Amino acid sequence: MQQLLAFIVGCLAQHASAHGGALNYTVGDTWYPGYDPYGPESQLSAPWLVQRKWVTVNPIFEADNISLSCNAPGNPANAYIPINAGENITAVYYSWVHTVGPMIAWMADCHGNCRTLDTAKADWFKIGEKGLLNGDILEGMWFQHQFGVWDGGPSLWSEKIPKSLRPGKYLVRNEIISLHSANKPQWYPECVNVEVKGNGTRFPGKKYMAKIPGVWSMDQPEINIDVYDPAIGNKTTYKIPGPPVWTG
Ligand SMILES: *[C@@H]1O[C@H](CO)[C@@H](O)[C@H](O)[C@H]1NC(C)=O
Ligand SMILES: *[C@@H]1O[C@H](CO)[C@@H](O)[C@H](O)[C@H]1NC(C)=O
Ligand SMILES: *[C@@H]1O[C@H](CO)[C@@H](O)[C@H](O)[C@H]1NC(C)=O
Ligand SMILES: *[C@@H]1O[C@H](CO)[C@@H](O)[C@H](O)[C@H]1NC(C)=O
Ligand SMILES: *[C@@H]1O[C@H](CO)[C@@H](O)[C@H](O)[C@H]1NC(C)=O
Ligand SMILES: [Cu+2]
Repeated sequence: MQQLLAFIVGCLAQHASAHGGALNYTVGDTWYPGYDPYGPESQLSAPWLVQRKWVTVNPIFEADNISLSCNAPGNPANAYIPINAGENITAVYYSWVHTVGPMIAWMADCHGNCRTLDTAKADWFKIGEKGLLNGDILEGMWFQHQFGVWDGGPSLWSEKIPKSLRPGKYLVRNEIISLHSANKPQWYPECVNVEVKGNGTRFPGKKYMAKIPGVWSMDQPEINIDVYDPAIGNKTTYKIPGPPVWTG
């Protein structure tokens, strides 16, 4: 394990240590490898692959980029992470370095098959989000800062699959929005297939739904933001935009 981690960290450092993404997932004690953006193309057809294809740890810069839903190029994966409603899914990043901005976990119903879901047209709902924990926007503690592990170890982000969610195949989309560049937001999204089990019967209504792209825009002051402007950076609240979180 130590060796494996060292290997992964080494690989990432070679490419772009200032960026990143969700490389693996865990449910309980089980690890699921993601698509390695710098690994061989043959991963895409692997029967074990659970994550949609992404080829760079660099961010997306445009709120209306068609790849905002599941990163670029976003090709579908074959396998599903089995998970019970009410359990946590943990996205694993390595050495996350950015400190300012919200992190949001979304789901979309695949209607039986996540390979055929058009992620840019899907109905996405939030299952969890993490923002400013305390202090002010510029210098306070964001979850994005706290979650970053600076010693090269994995950074872990867990969100719960709502207990009452009806079973089925879904995408889970982990999105980090980094706001450290004035008026130049950065998006880091990755999507993973999950098969939700359990006895749930519920599904969120319209007011929880959003299109991606569509939900973010440079007209939103929380997105098109200059955190170095004292009038903004000194605020002690940051409202994560978009629809409310559905907790089931
Ligand atoms: C984590 O993800 C990387 C990149 O996809 C992969 O090479 C590695 O095997 C994964 N590690 C574990 C423990 O799943
Ligand atoms: C969308 O983002 C991808 C990945 O960063 C990039 O390659 C592409 O050029 C962007 N598309 C547009 C229209 O900006
Ligand atoms: C599951 O995720 C939630 C949301 O982040 C968190 O509050 C909780 O501590 C997690 N539980 C476990 C057992 O990790
Ligand atoms: C679903 O309900 C059955 C029967 O009540 C129970 O045995 C099972 O543990 C439940 N499954 C989950 C995931 O809660
Ligand atoms: C904002 O905070 C900085 C220190 O963090 C302080 O120097 C400045 O005067 C404050 N500005 C306003 C408008 O409160
Ligand atoms: Cu970066």
